[in-house]
Amino acid sequence: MKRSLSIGQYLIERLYAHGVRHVFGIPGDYVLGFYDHLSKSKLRLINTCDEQGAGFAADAYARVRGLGAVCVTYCVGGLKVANATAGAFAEKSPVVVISGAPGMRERRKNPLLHHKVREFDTQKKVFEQLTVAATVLSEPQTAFQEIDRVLQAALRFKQPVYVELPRDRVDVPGIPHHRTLEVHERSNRRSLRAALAEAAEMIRGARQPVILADVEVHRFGLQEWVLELVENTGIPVAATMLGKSVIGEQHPLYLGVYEGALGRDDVRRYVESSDCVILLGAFMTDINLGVYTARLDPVRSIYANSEKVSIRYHTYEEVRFKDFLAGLRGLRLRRRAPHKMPHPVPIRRFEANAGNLMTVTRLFERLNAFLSANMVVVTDVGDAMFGAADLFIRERTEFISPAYYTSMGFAVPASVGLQLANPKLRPLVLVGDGAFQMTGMELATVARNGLNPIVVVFNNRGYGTERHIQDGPFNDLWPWDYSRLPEVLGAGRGFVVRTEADLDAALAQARDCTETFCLLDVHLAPLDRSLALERLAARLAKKL
Ligand SMILES: Cc1ncc(C[n+]2csc(CCOP(=O)(O)OP(=O)(O)O)c2C)c(N)n1
Ligand SMILES: [Mg+2]
Repeated sequence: MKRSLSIGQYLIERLYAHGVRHVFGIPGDYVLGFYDHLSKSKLRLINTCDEQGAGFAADAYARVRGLGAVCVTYCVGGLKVANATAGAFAEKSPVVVISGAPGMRERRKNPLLHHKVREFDTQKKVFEQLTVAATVLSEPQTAFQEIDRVLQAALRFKQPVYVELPRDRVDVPGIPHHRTLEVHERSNRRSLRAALAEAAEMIRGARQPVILADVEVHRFGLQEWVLELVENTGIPVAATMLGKSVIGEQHPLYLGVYEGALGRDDVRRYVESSDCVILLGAFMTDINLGVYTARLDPVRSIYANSEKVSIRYHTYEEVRFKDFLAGLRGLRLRRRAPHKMPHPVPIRRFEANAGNLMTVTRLFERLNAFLSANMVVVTDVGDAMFGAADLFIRERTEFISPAYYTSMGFAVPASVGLQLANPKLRPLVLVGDGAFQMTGMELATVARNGLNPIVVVFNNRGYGTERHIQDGPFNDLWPWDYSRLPEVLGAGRGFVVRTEADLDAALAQARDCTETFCLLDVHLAPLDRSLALERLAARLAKKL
């Protein structure tokens, strides 16, 4: 008789079957047994410097490959991944958090084992708040089903899940002849038909419809369908910050990034004056839609995402986002004549004014000209993110940022996950000095794995964004000599950039130097800021 797989082996098999090839994390005694299995499996273990870095890397990996995994030890490791998991939850990224834990036999009589916080299930309770499904694989009879259930939930909702693996269950066989649960959810056909009929009527009657494409279009891989919808109907499309790069930004029907007051005014006016805004895969979050400044009225909206489909004030039950989008694409809508609509600012030829000191605006102009189709732009929180909204992403280059949850420290570790998920892409990391000081040491992980991101540190000597809200000594940073980190790490190349000529020279060398990472320490004035941050400040000042 065929022996059943062990619980640990089954988990590895299922991750592999869903396209996972790398697992990020740091071991500890409660998870060493499973690490041993992992290291002998088809999955590659990627040690990071810190668990939070592993969490961010797995999040970015999931955004590109459709599923990511992080594996850590109990509480001391797990709770360090909590923040990254919260970000993945908020921004819809399916990360499997695997945590080792005390064995079930060790838990009897509730002893005080190391790493335990309050109860044995304290960590699980925390993760129940941060994930769409959580399980402790304590019962061999149900362990395989539980693994199937949580992985399905991650894939269905594109959100993180939690799997706790007690160390005495790793090698225990699950039930024999288990058949993997495959769920294929279908829409209710009548409900779908009714939703599409109302959508069609609303779009046909609209004077100036517009599509707003957001994060779930990426997560569900529906970019092609949105493009077809746009091209068949002639309806212009804007992206949100989380949805940026959903469509090549040179497309004649692409408006730009819509982010309320943060974004360009012409895009905002066009979208907000529309009588039919088709929100695809969007969530009405504040930063994503411009810090409480977006003005989108439900009565003028078709709002479809994985959680609901609603049109004006009607909500349609049991309609899957994918089916609804497929239906919209199939509607016979007339093709509209070209509109008078705004377009993103095309890339100007950049001529360096050699002796000029760097400014944020000029830095972005130069980066705009530097971008190429094989790059993935990843930004951290701060002006690196605000300013990046105006970057002109040519092809459908990936653009990744923590635009909603906005946890600093995302970008450098995320670049590790991104490049392992797709080695053809070279990450261009845009990161503030404050954010870099949080997780920049993951460049060690970059070095260890032979990766080659180009990391641009926006060195304005402090928490620049906050200086514009309320300044004080708490916004100052200890100045690091960032460009010399390669000496410490024994890998990479560092550049100090003070002038436009320095930047030109550094980028030219970084482009050619593909065998290792490049770090550009770009010196900026503490109060300098991007046009986007300028716009936000001006609009908020007007409101106050
Ligand atoms: C983990 C975390 N801590 C604190 C904040 C609050 N915060 C938002 S922007 C910011 C300053 C960012 O500084 P830096 O990375 O240097 O970028 P800059 O604003 O200077 O461009 C801070 C502290 C945050 N978003 N995330
Ligand atoms: Mg800064």
